[in-house]
Formats: sequence, structure tokens, C-alpha cells
Amino acid sequence: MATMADLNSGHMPTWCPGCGDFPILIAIKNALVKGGFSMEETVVVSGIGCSGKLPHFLKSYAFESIHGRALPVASGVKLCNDKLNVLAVGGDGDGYGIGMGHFIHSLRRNINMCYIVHDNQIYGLTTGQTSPTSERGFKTKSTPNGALEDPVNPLAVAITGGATYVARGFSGDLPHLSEMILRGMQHRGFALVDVLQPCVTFNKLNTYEYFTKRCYKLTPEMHDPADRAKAYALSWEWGDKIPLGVLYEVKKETYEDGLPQIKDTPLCKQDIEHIDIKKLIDEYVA
Ligand SMILES: Cc1ncc(C[n+]2csc(CCOP(=O)(O)OP(=O)(O)O)c2C)c(N)n1
Ligand code: SF4
Ligand SMILES: [Mg+2]
Repeated sequence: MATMADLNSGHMPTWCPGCGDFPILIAIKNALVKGGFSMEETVVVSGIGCSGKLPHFLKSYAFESIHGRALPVASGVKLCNDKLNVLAVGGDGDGYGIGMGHFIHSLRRNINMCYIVHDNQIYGLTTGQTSPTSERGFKTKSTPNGALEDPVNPLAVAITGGATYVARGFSGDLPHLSEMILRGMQHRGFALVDVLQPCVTFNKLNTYEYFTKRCYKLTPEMHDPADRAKAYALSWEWGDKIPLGVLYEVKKETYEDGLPQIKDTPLCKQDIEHIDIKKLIDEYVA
């Protein structure tokens, strides 16, 4: 079991002062410690972006992949050793733009992992272009007259696409964000935690103040996360009121459950020295 001190990689974060990525890093650490996860069994896979740098600052096994590819790499890690606690992290551009195809298929596969998206509604690392979650009319250097498209709604996509845990957190509420991430890690199946993450340098619209004014927390009295129709309706609530919390959660067989080959022993621990593939070669090559 890790302590907070065990989780420091020794590298100081390079994010801008005040960036909403800092609370996400702390929330992940809180969740790992509170959930009693061992760092030997935790792997964090990221894409490319300011968000993609998170594994540099956390002492776990890690893989900084390429832009939009955190999920396929994380899926490979999980299928190779399904005993690992696998986290994927990345930005809104990474996951909901170039990586959207992987996102959709990860949802329906229901591989047991937790995907945390730093949703700052902008491309941060490349210095402030419109992203798939930027609001219509949002002016950036790539849309000087305002974005012409409606934004992707990641929570609605996740609920309709087959995710079995769909939650929203906010970088301005660390205890709640830590809880959303811990529940996502403990969930058996594909868990999405979309985090409203202010980019203090390039997004002057979706600020801490903007979200603090609008966000409210779902309570068990307000919403039963097993109610899919209500979860879907809530995923569209945006504007004056923005819900935070677990919108949707259901139990379902995971992808790994359907693989008898790894039922007893993870793939990476299986003996590959003594497999007789001659019969297979004869069948296909002869
Ligand atoms: C294949 C590919 N296309 C484009 C880029 C350039 N690029 C790097 S990060 C990025 C977008 C970053 O935005 P986001 O994913 O939202 O992450 P953030 O920096 O906001 O955390 C882009 C377009 C790249 N590295 N690789
Ligand atoms: S550019 Fe934005 S997202 Fe990137 S580190 Fe700075 S504040 Fe954070
Ligand atoms: Mg972004």
C-alpha cells in the first residue's frame, strides 16, 4: 500500500501556476492511497498534451504514448496483465478528437480500467486552439471568429456508447474529484471520469469562477446512477447549472471476463517456452 510520499516521482510539475492539472494529480494520488493500491500494480498510460505529462510526476509504472492513443495502449497493458490497476489519462483533444475512435470502442468493450480526461475545452500544449469540447462561438487563435461547431458531449457519448461508470469532477473541488476517481478505480469495467479542468493560460471563458458559479453536486436523493434515461438527460444539462458526480453506474461483464485464456493466469505470466505451435502451423501453412 502506497503513502502520499511514495507517489512523488521526484520531478516537479511543469504546468503553469494555477493550472487545473495540479488538483487532478493530487486527486489521483489521494485515490491510490485511500484505495490501498500498490504502486507495483499500478500503470498510468497517457496521450500527448499538458495532461499527457501527468505520469512524469507520479511514481508508478507508466507509458506516455502518442496523441490520441492512450486507450489502445492501456487496453494492451490490461489484457497482458489483467491483475494490474490500469489508469489512462489525457486531454479533451487527445481523447475526444484524434482519439475518438478508440474512445467509442473502449466504451463498448468494457475493459476494466479508469480513464481520466482533463477536459479544459482547449488544446493547451499547442498554445490555445479550439478543441472538440470548446463551446460554440468560442474565440481562439484557430477560430478567430468563434467556433462554428457544437461541442462533443463526452458524458452523453459514454452513456450511449456502453461505459459502465460515467462521472464528472471539477479541479476546483479536490475532495469530490478524489472520490470520483477512487470510485472509478474501484469500479469493475470501463470508467470515465471527465474533469472540468481550467486552463488558466489559454481558456479565459471556462475558468474556476465560471464553474464554481454553475456546478452543483448530485446526491443520492437527486439521482440514482442506475437510471440510464435520467443519466442521459443530466449529461445534457449545461449552462447555468452543471451537474458533478456519478451520472451512471451499472454492473456488466467485462471484456476480460469473456477470455478463458486469462481466467487463471495473466497472459504475461504464462509459459510460452513450451507451447507446441506445430499443429497450428500445419493447419494454416500446409
Ligand atoms: C498525431 C499528432 N497530431 C498532433 C499533435 C500536436 N498536438 C500535441 S498536443 C495536442 C493537443 C493537446 O490538447 P489536449 O489533448 O486537449 O491536451 P491539453 O494540452 O489541453 O492537456 C496536439 C494537437 C501531435 N503531437 N501528434
Ligand atoms: S497551457 Fe493550460 S493546460 Fe497547459 S499547463 Fe498551462 S494552464 Fe495547464
Ligand atoms: Mg485540452
